[in-house]
Amino acid sequence: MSSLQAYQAELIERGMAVGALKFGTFTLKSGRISPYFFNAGLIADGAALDTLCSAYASTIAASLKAAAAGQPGIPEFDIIFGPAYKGIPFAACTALLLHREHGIDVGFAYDRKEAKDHGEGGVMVGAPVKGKRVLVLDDVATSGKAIRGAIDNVIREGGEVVGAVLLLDREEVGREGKSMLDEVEGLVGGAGRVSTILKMRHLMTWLGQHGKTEELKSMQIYRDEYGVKD
Ligand code: OMP
Repeated sequence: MSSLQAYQAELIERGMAVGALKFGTFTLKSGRISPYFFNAGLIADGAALDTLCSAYASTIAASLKAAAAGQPGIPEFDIIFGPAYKGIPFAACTALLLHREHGIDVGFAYDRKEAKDHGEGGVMVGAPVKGKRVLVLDDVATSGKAIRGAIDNVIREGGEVVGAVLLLDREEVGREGKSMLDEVEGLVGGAGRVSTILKMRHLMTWLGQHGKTEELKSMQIYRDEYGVKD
């Protein structure tokens, strides 16, 4: 079983307390019936936002440090990009915490779901990404479809996506039949370029530690069917 850091347990527990992380029966975008669901849209109060964005910022800072030491990790970047809508507050708060807690100063940008044809126009808001090194921040990744869309949007605007950070990697198979993680890392420069706060295995560890045997069993059955093979 995977070991669990204190900040990971805190995010799991806070997520459950605000109803964002649930165990039960849920139908995913893919049509798969999942025994759990993380709705990051319910990270919607100051304390939960603090827990989540502190975790994003620490994960990014640790990954930058690893890369600087020659290990797999996220390379230096200029802008953090949070895709509309849920990524917007998370990217803003993470940029703030990177500055305040880690002394890392980056811009932040986000997109609109619908292009604006007046005023400043376009789909991008915030720090201009053109010619910049961009880190994409996203919430949950299952097949990688949503994060691929965010990466494409940054590239279309002339940015270079050098990495990504996720709240939750569900450790499922991507559209090319490999793990979602390997596929997305391939798109952003290679191994170590996608950091995640939580993986499905961490949720399973937490369930095991808290004697939630039934939930853990359902998670294992789902993982055997749809998860990447370890
Ligand atoms: P992919 O686009 O297949 O990677 O799925 C990720 C998206 O699915 C997220 O952006 C959500 O819209 C949704 N989702 C969750 O938010 N939480 C989950 O636990 C599972 C999903 C999902 O439908 O797969």
